Amino acid sequence: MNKESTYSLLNAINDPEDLRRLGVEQLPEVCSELRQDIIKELSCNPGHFAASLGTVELTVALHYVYQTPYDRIVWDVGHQAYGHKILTGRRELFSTNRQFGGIRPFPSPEESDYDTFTCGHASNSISVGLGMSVAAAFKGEKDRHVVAIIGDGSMSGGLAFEGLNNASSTPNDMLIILNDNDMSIDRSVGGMKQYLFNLTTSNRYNQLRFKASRMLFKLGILNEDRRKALIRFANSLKSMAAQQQNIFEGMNIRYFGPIDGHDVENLARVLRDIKDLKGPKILHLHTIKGKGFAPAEEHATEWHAPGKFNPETGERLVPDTEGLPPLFQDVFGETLVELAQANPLIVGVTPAMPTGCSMNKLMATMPCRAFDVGIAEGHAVTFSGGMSKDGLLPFCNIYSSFMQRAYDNLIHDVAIQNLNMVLCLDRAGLVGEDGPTHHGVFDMAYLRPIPNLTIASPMDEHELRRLMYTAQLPDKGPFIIRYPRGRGVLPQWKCPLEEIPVGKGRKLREGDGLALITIGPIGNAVCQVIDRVEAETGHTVAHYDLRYLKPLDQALLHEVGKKFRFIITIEDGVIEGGMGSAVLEFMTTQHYTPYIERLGVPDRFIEHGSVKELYKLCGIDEAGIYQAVMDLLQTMKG
Ligand SMILES: Cc1ncc(C[n+]2csc(CCOP(=O)(O)OP(=O)(O)O)c2C)c(N)n1
Repeated sequence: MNKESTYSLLNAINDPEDLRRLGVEQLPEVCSELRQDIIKELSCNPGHFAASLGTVELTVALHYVYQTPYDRIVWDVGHQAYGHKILTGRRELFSTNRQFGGIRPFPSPEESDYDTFTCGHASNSISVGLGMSVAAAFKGEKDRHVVAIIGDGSMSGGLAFEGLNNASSTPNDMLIILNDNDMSIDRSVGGMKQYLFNLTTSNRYNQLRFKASRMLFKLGILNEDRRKALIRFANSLKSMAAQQQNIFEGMNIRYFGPIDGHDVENLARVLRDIKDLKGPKILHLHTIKGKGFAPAEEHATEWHAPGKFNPETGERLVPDTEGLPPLFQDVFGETLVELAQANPLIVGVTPAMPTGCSMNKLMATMPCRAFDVGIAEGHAVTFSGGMSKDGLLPFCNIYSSFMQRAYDNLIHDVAIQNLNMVLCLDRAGLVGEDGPTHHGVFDMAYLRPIPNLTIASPMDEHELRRLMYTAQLPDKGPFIIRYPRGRGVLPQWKCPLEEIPVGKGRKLREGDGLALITIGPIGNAVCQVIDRVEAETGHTVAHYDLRYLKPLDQALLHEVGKKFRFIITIEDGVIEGGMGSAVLEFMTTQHYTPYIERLGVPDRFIEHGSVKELYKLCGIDEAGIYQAVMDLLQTMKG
């Protein structure tokens, strides 16, 4: 397809001003072209797919009706904002989306004024929007509108409820748009989803009520206090008629909808109508995830981020994985089922990532023993704490960066009581194309100071299985296992389940003068480096795999402190406060004085790119580690 000839309207839109010059009757054509553009671009440069197809009409209508970027549009997660990127001056660059040095995976104010806030983690848009609305009022910017968009999945997050609660009682004119497609990445879960499904408020009723109140307001009959009283009265009538209470209106947030989120002309009209209404408002849209691309509409989970595909046939171009080592997540999923079969106390918990972390394997085998709790990491941990307190053994799986949301839950609801639960942190380390919001690089540094925790990271699939087995043995307290995104190193990954004593690391190689200490799968790269260094120089280099960050293997570290004058620590997490810092503290406290160099993620946010490129950027790919070792060997000789 030739961009120039195919997209007659889209080609003329360089920014939303161009869009706003079109007639409303031209918007369906803009949507059609935008949708085709997204499909074509994503087919060869993979990214989040289905969500952006579902928001095409919403995106066009928003930029058409609102004076962006003066008016603030706040996306939630931002994985549905590709249309927004294309319409806001980034169409030419869109082919670089998510690539190293290319445009960012999620909206980011550093990239564009149209991106009003950093996106990536779910459920924050209402709070952000409220903050912006209050800021506008403080600054006397009465004409500035704020629109916060949130999906039904993200509405399951506690932060969204906190935002709603505050928005209902803080003076503001924000519009919240609920993009309801009944899907999270997997199917949406929970009472809110059910409530939204049942919400049958009549569209005609809303329009009538809106027109009447606007007329009364214009005539001066309806001041702010009376307006609120009228809303409450109207809500009671509506609740009576519909035999259900509208919870948003019960909180004094005016509710409109549900309306079809794919009828762009009507959507633009409704947005125009409600734009200048005072007070907080919510517009409920029904949309279809993957809209306009049949395979994605049918299988939205697979098409959340499908990789490359054929845009004509819808065939996914899945690489051949025959003979490759497994994904760490699958080793987790399979091993959990095995452990749960043997131990009836084991239950699984995932905050909205059953497919992403392979908890779906336990769900398929033992549906009663696995819980998808929605996008609610804090709750997932506290819920696990409750189950643990009364005798169950939860395996709670949370992506490392999303775990940041649940820090106090872990301290207050688990660690203080020393409860037996296993917290598996998937996607630990640099995750690649999703960028700084998603890199799981802080966990070792932020978990290490918490008393009672055991913190481990497996070097390979066998170690992961053994650590999971160890973690579920009696009275282990809170036991954390972190492992990365992607594949391990062992095609034959099944191994007998055996205990790895808590706090016991291992010596992988003897050496002379220089010891390398690693934790987790980065140890595999270090093995390769040592092979190369020894082959090239004849110098032997020792290698210790710490396995446990907490408790530290004191005996192992005493051995290192006594035998080696030079140490390099290597980890796939932040240098500040991480494993290397733990080694440094140990050596200082024990009065050893080796020279210690720490390799890891430097003290800045790391952008997006392939995992390989980012490891190189941080100097912790094989070449970077090799260089550090060779430099140190040189120093040792000198
Ligand atoms: C705190 C947090 N937890 C989990 C995720 C992973 N995640 C990304 S998108 C998504 C689903 C969002 O669903 P919804 O808000 O309904 O948007 P939709 O994809 O349906 O448009 C999830 C769980 C995240 N981004 N942030």
